[in-house]
Amino acid sequence: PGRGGALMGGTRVFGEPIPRREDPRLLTGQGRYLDDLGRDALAAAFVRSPHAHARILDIDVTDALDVDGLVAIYTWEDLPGRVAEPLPLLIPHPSLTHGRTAYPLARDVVRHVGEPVAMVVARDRYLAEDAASRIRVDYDPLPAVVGIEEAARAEHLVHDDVPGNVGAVLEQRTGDVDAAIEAAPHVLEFRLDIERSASMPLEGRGVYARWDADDGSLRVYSSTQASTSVRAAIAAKLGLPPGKVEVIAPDVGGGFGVKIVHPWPEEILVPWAARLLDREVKWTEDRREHFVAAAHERGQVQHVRVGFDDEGRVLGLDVRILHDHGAYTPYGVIIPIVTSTQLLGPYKIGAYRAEVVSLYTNTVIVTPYRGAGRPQGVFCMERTMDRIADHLGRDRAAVREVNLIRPDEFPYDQGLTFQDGRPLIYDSGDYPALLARIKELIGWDSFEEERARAAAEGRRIGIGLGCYVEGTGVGPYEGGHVEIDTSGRVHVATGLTSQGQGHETVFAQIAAAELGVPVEDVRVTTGDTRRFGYAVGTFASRAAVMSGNAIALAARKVREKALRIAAEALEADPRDLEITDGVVHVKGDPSAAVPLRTVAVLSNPLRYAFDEEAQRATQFAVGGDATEPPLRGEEPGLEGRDYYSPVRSTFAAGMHAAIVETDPDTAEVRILRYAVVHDCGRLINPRIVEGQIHGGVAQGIGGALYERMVYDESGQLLNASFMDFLMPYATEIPRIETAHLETPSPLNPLGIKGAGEAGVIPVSAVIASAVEDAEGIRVHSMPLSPDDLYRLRRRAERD
Ligand code: MCN
Repeated sequence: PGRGGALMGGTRVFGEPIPRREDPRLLTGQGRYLDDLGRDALAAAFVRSPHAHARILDIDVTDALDVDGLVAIYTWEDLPGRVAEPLPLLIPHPSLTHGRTAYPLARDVVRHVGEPVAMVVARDRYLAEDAASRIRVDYDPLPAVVGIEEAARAEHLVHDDVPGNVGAVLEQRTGDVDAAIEAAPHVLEFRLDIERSASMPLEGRGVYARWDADDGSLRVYSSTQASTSVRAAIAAKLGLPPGKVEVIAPDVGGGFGVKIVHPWPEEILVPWAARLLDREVKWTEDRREHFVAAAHERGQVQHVRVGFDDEGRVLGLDVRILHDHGAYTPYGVIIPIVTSTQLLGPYKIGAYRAEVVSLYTNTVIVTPYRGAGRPQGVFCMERTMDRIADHLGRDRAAVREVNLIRPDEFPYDQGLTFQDGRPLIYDSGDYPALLARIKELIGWDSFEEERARAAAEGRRIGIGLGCYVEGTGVGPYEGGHVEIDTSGRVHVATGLTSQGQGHETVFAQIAAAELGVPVEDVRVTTGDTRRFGYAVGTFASRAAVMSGNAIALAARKVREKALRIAAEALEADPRDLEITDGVVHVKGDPSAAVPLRTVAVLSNPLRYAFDEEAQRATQFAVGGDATEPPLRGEEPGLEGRDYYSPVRSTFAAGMHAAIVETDPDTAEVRILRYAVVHDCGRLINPRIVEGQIHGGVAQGIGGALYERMVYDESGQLLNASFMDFLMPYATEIPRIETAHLETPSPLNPLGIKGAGEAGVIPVSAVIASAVEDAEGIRVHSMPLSPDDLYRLRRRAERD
């Protein structure tokens, strides 16, 4: 199938910007989120550490026992067997010599504000919170390690047995970077910082569990990005066969990475308590818990040394990255690995070395947040391009141009290795075309006239640019199941979950295009282990590539089977048949036809015996006495299942540009225009991809100008509410102009690449570039608040 291309049965759905079919439900309040379920369930609440670092001396629950409606209180001492063990370390890596994970409830020591210490279960949430507030924990406070520099100084340790607070040291290298820089005509050195931020889905985390004592099974609803992983973790921890644990992700109000972590302590403890108590138990996260007890990302310091020639061609790039991974490492060092492997972006760099030191601090853990380490890497690479242009007095786009990988150089091997040890090879792309298009879209070459016009009005404006690549569609696998029922409806199931990406629409488009049925006839289920049990999850912009291709492959199986059965009925050769609008017919002869719903009946002998319409429809094919359906050698049921497992990730790419205005008095930055040119291979649904890009850019603008986690020296998060943590409103987001390029991926049958994170990745780099251009100053850290810009101006005046 394809956009206007080889269409199955003439059904034009793949590549069409059809409206999201989930939106009427979600926008009119019909969505069913975690807290809409289990209204009669008992409620769990958690006692969380008020200290960033402390030893627990005693936990006294006496006062809480008086609370009417209290059902149970649990501390670490109460946890049995594997439930009491530290949570799993999900992504080990050889460089992670000192990986540490938390206990589900703190054992002796707490290492960040918000770490769970006790769980209370009560009749309702009010009572649970009341009881939790009456539990007295006696702490012996210890010195807190806050901030990357303090962690590196290692005057105090986050974990007694981790010297220097260093969890991991790793290196990526290609070529002889020292020799390349030494021989380079120009060398620059500078430091770039990005502060901590976090994903802020409107719906927080949550879990609700029911135990069925008769069946010995658990049903768990979780606001998760990975229901099969939650199931695996619960089954392992609680010692249940996986078949006795069902995990269902209902509608999920955003995830942006934070809901991948599996298992969260609450996801183990709530089901465990539900089984123990033989009662339904539910916990929903509140906003403060989301700030202090979920996860952050982005915090990184990067020291750059770059050597380049007179044209701006990068000959050697040496980056030292200090990464703050918080108090524990459930995700290993995946973030700085992504930064260091994808930092080079669309460029061909002579020699490269990235050294990463990943450090413990007494702050909440760091896990992937949309973009996952790439915004830091792109900030680093693109600031480097701007510094080179500035040093040489050359156009910033021209400096990028000379460094771009050319279309005839694909597949392009950067000489680096991914987390999984596989080589990092870009599959396809046309980076010069992206650059030409973004320049055209934003009006790069005519900007000086615009600047002059603004200056004449006393306004200060600047233009900026940022380029990136993104490895998307990571394995190991994802699956799809497709079934046509006897009413002609198509049911598609895949195991990964959805948090708002529009999967109900795009997966229906893929199945409809493959089967030649109207898209309205397709129903899609995601994230329900009862419907599809083997899956990895929704993260790393992988759903379209992974489940999209698996569903296409499964649908192709069903299509082939439908054609074989219909061929029997029509006494035709399957190769002479096609499917149009849900009807199988002989090519060029619409009268010799059998609807797919009849084919479904034919594939189901018992159903056939009761279906006179199907019998009549096929009478001529089975000799006038239609009692036996034509099902020779076929398994019953018009269904198929398949899996897609990629050889390696496919590389999407894009370029963003912005025009900003800076206020001479208030130092506010206003984005006048924002443009995106994006290539995610063949588009399944351009409208959805644009929506994804818009959402990502909005999050990127938040990260560039507003959002930061402000910890004080003692490790208290000072802005743990939406009153104090600034997020952009629609008023701060300009209209985003988007154009697409489609370089199909040669790696998968549908030729697609991922799109879910692209919007966010280069935004800080682009805004920094534009503000520098407007102000004639150097921007070296993000986010950039008016205070920060004011200080940069003062410093520039002093210098
Ligand atoms: N798409 C398409 N054509 C392509 C590629 C993608 O039509 N060539 C469509 C897909 O079919 C899908 C959407 O674009 O509907 C995003 O696809 P993909 O890139 O595969 O990303 P995922 O579906 O795997 O979603 C994960 C990604 C990530 S990693 C984060 S973080 C993120 C994001 O998606 N979190 C989100 N977008 C989000 N959007 C919402 N509303 N909520 C979140 O939590």
